[in-house]
Amino acid sequence: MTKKAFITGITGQDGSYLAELLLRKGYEVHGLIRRASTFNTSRIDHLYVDSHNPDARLFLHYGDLSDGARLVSLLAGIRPDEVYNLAAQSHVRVSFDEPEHTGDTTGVGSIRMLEAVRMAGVDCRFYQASSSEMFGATPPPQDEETPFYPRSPYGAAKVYSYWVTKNYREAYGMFAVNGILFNHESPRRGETFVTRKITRAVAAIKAGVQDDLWLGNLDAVRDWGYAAEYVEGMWRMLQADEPDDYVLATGTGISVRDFLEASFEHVGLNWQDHVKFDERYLRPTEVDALIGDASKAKRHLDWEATVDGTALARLMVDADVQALTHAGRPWIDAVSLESWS
Ligand code: NDP
Ligand code: GDR
Repeated sequence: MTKKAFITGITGQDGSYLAELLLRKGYEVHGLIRRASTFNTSRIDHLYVDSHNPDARLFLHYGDLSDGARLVSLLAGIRPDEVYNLAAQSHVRVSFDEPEHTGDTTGVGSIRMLEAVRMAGVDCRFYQASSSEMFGATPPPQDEETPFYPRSPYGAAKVYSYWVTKNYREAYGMFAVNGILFNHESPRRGETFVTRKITRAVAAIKAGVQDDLWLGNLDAVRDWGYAAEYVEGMWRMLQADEPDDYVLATGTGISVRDFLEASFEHVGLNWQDHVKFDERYLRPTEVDALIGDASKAKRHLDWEATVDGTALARLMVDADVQALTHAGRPWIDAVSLESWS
C-alpha cells in the first residue's frame, strides 16, 4: 500500500526537501498551500506532475493554518499516514513586528492541526517543527532536557506548539513528536535569513552588481546544518517504534562573522570591504548562542549531520554564484543527496 503524507509548509525550504525525499521513498504527497495573487510554488515546481497524469503523486490543496475547518475537511478526505506540520511565520525578527499573527500561525496553528487530526478521526503519525529558538537565553550545549527560555514572540509560540504536541501524545495516545531542529540552511533558504542574505550578496558583489551588504549583530553564534539532511531526520522520527522528541544539530557553532568570512573568502573577497551595520536588523532581545547536542538522534535514529557551517557557506555561495551566472534556479544543490534516499 502506498503511504500518504500531508505536509503543511510544503512551499518553504524544508517542505520542498521533505516532499522530494518522500516522493523518492514512494509516498503519495499532499501539500497545503496558501492562495496568493502570485504563484508561490517555485521551490516545488520541479516536483509537480499534472494531476491528470496517472503517475502524479504530488497533490496540492489550498488552505491556511488559520482556518481550522478547512484543515479538518482536508484531513478527512486525504486520510494521511503521516502529517508534517512545517508551516509557520518562521522569521524571528518579523515576529517582533507581527507578534499576534506569529502567535496565531506558529502557535495556535499547531493546535488547529492536532485538533483537525483528532476531529477527522485520522490514525496518523504527527511531526511538529519545533525549534532551537525555544532554548533562547539558556546557554549551550542544548539538548532535549535543556530548559526553554524563548527570547521572541516566535520562540514563545514554538514553545506553545511543543507543549501541545506533547500533550496530545499524552492525552490522546497520538504518535506525535517534536523535532527540535537547530538552524538549517540551503540554496533554497529564504532570502532574508542571514546565511542566504550573505551568500546571495557575495555572488552579487563578485559579479559586480552590488557593493554593500547591510547586517545587524555579527556576534550571534548558531549551529548551522544542511536542510536536506535534516528532513531525513524528520522522517526517521516518524518511523521510530515509540513517539519521542529529538534534537537535530551538527554540534558545532560558528558566529555570523565566521559565516561571513567563509563566504567572502570562498570567492576571494574580504568581507570587511563590503559589510555595513544597520541597526534595523537588531532584535529587541537576541539569542546569543545555540549549539545543539544531537546524540539522542544518533543513538535512536542513527541520524547524524555531515555538513557543518563553513562547508555550508561554500555550498550556498557556489549555488548563488551559479544561479546568477546562468540566470537559473538555485534549487539544484551542489552535493549529492543520494546517500539519504
Ligand atoms: P519557511 O519560512 O521557508 O517556510 C514556511 C512555510 O510555512 C511556507 O510554506 C509558508 O507558505 C508556510 N506558511 C506560513 N504561514 C502559513 C499559514 N498561515 N498557513 C499555511 N502555511 C503557512 O520555513 P522553513 O522551511 O525554514 O522551516 C519549516 C518549519 O521549521 C517552520 O515551522 C520553522 O519555524 C521551523 N524551523 C525551521 C528551522 C530552520 O532553520 N529552517 C529550524 C527550526 C525550526 P508560503 O510559501 O505561502 O509563505
Ligand atoms: P534565526 O535565523 O533568527 O536564528 O532563526 P536568522 O538567519 O534570521 O538570524 C541568525 C542570526 O543572525 C543575526 N543577524 C541577522 N539576521 C537576519 N535575518 N538578517 C540580518 O541582516 C542579520 N544580521 C545579523 C540575527 O540577529 C541572528 O542572531 C532561524 C529561523 O529559521 C527560525 O525559524 C528557526 O526556528 C531558527 O533559525 C532555529
